[in-house]
Amino acid sequence: MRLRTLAGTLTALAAATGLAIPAFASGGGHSASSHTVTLSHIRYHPGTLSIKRGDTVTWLWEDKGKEHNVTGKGFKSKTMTKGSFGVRFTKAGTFNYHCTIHVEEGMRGMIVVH
Ligand SMILES: [Cu+2]
Repeated sequence: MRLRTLAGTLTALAAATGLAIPAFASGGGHSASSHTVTLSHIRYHPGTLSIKRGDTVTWLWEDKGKEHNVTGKGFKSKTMTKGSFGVRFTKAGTFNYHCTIHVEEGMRGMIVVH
């Protein structure tokens, strides 16, 4: 009786934990990859990038000294003219970002995390 109750509790816990596993298992299901987005000609290249949870994206400033930044929900680079900025994406979802200086010119990008 006591064991059965315990088993029931464990099952419930396992079910609850199971729901949480994807969030905690980020990068565990596959070897994490690195991706590069280049900033040039007042654009992000590629504009849309599909990656997997746990992967890292590195933005590279290569726009001949033009100032840009990478601003999204939960991540934000400095405004820079050269250099790089990296983010590891641990949750699935669509992450839109933009350059605050050139948003009117359409400098926007999207990271889709599966
Ligand atoms: Cu910009």
